[in-house]
Amino acid sequence: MTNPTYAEFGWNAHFARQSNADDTRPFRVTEVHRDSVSAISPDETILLRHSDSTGTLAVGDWVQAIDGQITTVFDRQSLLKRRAPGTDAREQLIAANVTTLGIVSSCNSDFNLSRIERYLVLAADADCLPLVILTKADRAEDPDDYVKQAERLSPLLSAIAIDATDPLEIKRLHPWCRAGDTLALVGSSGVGKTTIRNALTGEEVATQGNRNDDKGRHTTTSRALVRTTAGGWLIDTPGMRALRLADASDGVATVFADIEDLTLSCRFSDCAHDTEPGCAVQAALASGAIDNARMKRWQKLKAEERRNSETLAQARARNKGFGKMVKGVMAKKRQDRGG
Ligand SMILES: Nc1nc2c(ncn2[C@@H]2O[C@H](COP(=O)(O)OP(=O)(O)O)[C@@H](O)[C@H]2O)c(=O)[nH]1
Ligand SMILES: [Mg+2]
Repeated sequence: MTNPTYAEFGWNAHFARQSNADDTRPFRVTEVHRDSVSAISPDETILLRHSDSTGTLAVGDWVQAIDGQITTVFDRQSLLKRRAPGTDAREQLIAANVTTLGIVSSCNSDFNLSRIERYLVLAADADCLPLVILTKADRAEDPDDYVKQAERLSPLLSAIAIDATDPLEIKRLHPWCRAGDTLALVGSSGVGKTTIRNALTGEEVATQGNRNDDKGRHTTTSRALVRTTAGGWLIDTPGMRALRLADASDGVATVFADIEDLTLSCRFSDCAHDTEPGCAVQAALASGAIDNARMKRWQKLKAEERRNSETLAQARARNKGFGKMVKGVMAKKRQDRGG
């Protein structure tokens, strides 16, 4: 493949507006390491240093550097994040500037509506489009039934069922990873993310199936931005087991907009939608306008969201350092150059 242009990398007016004519050339981050990031531009592949100990850089970010040191992180068009695993309340960035979140699930017992819905909330909160990719369609009796179940979750959602091991069927994903696009894959282990990645990029990263018997292949353990043969970009997210939402009230409000609209008509503004008189949600349940299981999933996500937002606010206050650090480096560089 020839070197991509800035537009093919996903650079657009949103980022151009943020840079000055005399600024250094921007790079897109392909991998985040402890003290550095791997990054690319139309001219080079480069390692850039950062002193961001609080994890505010993400795969997919656009950055600028002076003397190999990151000085600017461009405002993102979208940002996928979760609450870090463990008791820590920290927010963990998953990927930035993603156009479409590919929610990968198999047409088998892995298929779980509440998990898919949780990813929908993540996508809505991050400002990217959701696409449900249902793998192992070749093993299922009625793959269309899975597609229909998924699409019933939200009017914002498209779903497709594929055999990820069939290169021809993988081509159906090309409309989501054309030049300028970035598709990020999330989903449980074993659903076929690496299989899709290999087929879309022409790489040979080891999948769950051939990891043990074929030692020649490398396994990926970190998130990386890679180029697809369709011209766009793909981010695989290996090792992302639990998805705990971080500060996702906007996402919940988008995915469950119908229910949240109803709550505005409840008689009491602090209605718990349980046994209160004049509860519009209970009325809609009784009339069959909304589904009981879905309403339960909404309540569960709301409760989780409430628990998270307080601890996250505290964690954020602790981690305010990075913005100051960037400004400090910029000021110092200007001094060094006599500017
Ligand atoms: N039959 C079939 N097998 C698949 C499909 N997608 C993935 N697999 C197999 O499922 C196993 C796990 O796939 P992998 O890509 O490693 O999953 P990951 O953990 O999500 O990266 C491998 O043996 C794949 O060959 C599919 O659509 N059909
Ligand atoms: Mg994998």
